[in-house]
Amino acid sequence: MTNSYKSIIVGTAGHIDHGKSALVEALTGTHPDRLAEEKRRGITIDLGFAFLEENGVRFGIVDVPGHERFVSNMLAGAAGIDVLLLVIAADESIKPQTREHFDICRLLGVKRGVVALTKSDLVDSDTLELVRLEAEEFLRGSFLEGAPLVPVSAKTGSGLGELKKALSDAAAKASTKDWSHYFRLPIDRAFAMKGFGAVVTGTLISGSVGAADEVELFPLGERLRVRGVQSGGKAVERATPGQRTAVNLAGIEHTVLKRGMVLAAPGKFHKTRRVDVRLELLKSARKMKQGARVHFHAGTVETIAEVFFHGEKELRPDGSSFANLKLQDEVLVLPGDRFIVRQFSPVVTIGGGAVLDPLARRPMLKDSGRAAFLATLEQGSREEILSTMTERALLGLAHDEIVARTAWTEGEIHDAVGKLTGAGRVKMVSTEPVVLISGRLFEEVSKKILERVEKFQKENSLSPGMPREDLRASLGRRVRTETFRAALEELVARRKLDAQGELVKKAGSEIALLPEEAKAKEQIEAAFASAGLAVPSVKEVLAKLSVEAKRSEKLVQILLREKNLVRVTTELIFHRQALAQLKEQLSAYKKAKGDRISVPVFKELTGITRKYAIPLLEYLDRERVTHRAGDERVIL
Ligand SMILES: Nc1nc2c(ncn2[C@@H]2O[C@H](COP(=O)(O)OP(=O)(O)O)[C@@H](O)[C@H]2O)c(=O)[nH]1
Ligand SMILES: [Mg+2]
Repeated sequence: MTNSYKSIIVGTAGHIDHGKSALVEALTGTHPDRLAEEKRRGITIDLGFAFLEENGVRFGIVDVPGHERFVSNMLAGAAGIDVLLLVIAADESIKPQTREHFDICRLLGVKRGVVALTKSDLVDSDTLELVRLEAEEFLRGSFLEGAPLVPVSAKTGSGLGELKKALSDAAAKASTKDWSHYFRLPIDRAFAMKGFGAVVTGTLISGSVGAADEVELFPLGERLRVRGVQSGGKAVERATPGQRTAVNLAGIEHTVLKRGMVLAAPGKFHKTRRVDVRLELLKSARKMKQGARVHFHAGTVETIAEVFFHGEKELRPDGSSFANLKLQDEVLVLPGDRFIVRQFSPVVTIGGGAVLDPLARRPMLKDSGRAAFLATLEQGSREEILSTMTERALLGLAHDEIVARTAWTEGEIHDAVGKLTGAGRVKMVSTEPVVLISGRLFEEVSKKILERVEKFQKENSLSPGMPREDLRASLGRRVRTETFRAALEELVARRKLDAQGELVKKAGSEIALLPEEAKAKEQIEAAFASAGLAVPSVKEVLAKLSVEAKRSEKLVQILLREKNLVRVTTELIFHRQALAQLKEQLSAYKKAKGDRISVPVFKELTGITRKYAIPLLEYLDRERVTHRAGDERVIL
């Protein structure tokens, strides 16, 4: 589905009673206060929503409460704002929640906005001019420096046209959100609708959603089916990013669904209670100590976080640092997500920042590389990030983990992987699914494999090679099977090693026998050669040698591998020549006497006892020299 409309979320901000809700009504015709209590008390408690179409832009307007007690509701609405509508009443100018809301929007990374100087009908032009100057002063150096300041009156309607124009201009500059990314909708309301069942609403911050999609509910992990979708109050095929969106869900009670939960693409992400972040403190905040407890708000979720700094012991006002947050509840957050922290008590906004690693671990004192790693996550290109992540993943990094930690799309992962493997910094040890390991680690594993094989061959000079399974086991569990396989394959391709069947050896290596071993080997062979078909047992032969049993058994193995000796049963071994002679004898017999031979005749012909005759005939059957037919053999 495509639409030519651009979808933009406008969020109000400002002190209580400064005319935010009245302004939204004047702009859209909808009064955003929807709760009975709000209507009765005349104040906004929770989020309200209204829509406006203007100059080819669909505005979804989120009206937030200004009262300090409801800042956490304001926060739930502030996530996903494209354009800020900062409201300052001309008769009161800047007040505490003007500052707090503005700080929050700045910390949340809102990039543009418009200032409405409301209630302009209540002041004379001198006062209006004064408020304008105060506002300009207040906004200097911020993302709203130079933004349009529009005097308006919801009562007389003056300035509304100019304000709509200013909003359209800001909307034109706002970048359209990319909807090829994974779907994510932080839930800000959940309710039941007669005849439909559970409905959730939120600002669609990424990807798209449509009827029949499967979605995952975080943090519960449930997979749900989408029944239908509305955006801007109308049923649509797919809702796209930057739209106020309502999703009708099948298979769940609305009472289970709560603000703070998130709907997301299924099977991609993990909920978390540990995140590594960039944390910034406001100038107005007190210094923050190691281990401080704060209120944490990200998207529409609110929980409590314990703060640990990497390196430092405390954070000064107006300062910024990497930090590890331990959250009281499991949440879904992804890299780049903005968050706000509020002081535990009294509850005021003291700072915020951005998520760097959503699946962080408990901070370790001796992780000196941590800060550098976080700096790369914060500043680095995708290749740099992936390269560093791979360096730190001693077990290797699988495709699913890359998605869960970065939320990169297939294309983005593919590009970064391509660049890194091309440069040799990263090795792809499996392609389906992709498993990466750092080039350095891969070299280490290759080196270890070579060493292990060399050591094995030195210690087992009579062995033809090291069993592949022993080699794999010798590397320990910290080397994953894919890495072992790829490294071994490469060593074979580079002609460092030979791998035949289950055995691995140095390329071109031959078994080098000591003089006494060579002599013993000859003796063994001679013993069997001279015995003809009436062979001695292996034990008897070996007992006569000067080499100890372990080594002489290896010599028998070598002779068997060379096919000079042939094993007929576990007990019986014959010399190659004796068996060749036997076959000749049988073919001569066939010419002279016909192709049938009985066991007694066979014994007579070869001059051997039953002990040898039966195993030999069975061997000849296996070799397809003879074929059993009742009590007789047919010579083939
Ligand atoms: N005279 C005048 N009163 C206004 C204007 N806008 C809002 N008000 C009044 O100011 C009070 C607070 O407005 P409201 O929109 O609820 O403020 P909010 O708390 O910022 O949402 C209400 O009594 C409104 O009628 C305006 O432009 N002119
Ligand atoms: Mg209001």
